[in-house]
Amino acid sequence: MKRTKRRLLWAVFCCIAVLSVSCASVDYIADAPARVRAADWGTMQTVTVAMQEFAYQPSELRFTAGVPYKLQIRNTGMMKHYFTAEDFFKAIATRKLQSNSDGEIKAPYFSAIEVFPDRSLDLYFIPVTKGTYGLHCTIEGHELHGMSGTIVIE
Ligand SMILES: [Cu+2]
Repeated sequence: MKRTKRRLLWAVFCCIAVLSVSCASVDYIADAPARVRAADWGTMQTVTVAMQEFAYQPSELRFTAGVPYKLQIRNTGMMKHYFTAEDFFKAIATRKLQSNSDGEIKAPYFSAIEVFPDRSLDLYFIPVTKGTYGLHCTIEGHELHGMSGTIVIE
């Protein structure tokens, strides 16, 4: 009986441990606002990615951790497209998302960015967690036709 109880307790403990590890991995960069304030935006690098039917160009984006960036996400296609990269968005400190004609949105993180045809949005951010992250368009059929890519933070 005692042994069964101990085993049960151990199983519960393991479940909690696994849950807390998986919960930790879904966290966004908690101190993003402090990182954004501390960064020297005068050294900002500009990178452009074009979205069209059915690809990202380039299909691999590389960023250096700690460097402030402006990522211009341009839709050069005829259809609307998504820049969906949830794990990447969790690995960066986001300053803002800016529309060049309408204004800007300040938020600690995003999960997906949709850009209409012939439009562009600029993401201002600092890469934080090194790794390789997936990028894809979540509109039905687009990824199947090749609309996916890779984002590397090194
Ligand atoms: Cu698409």
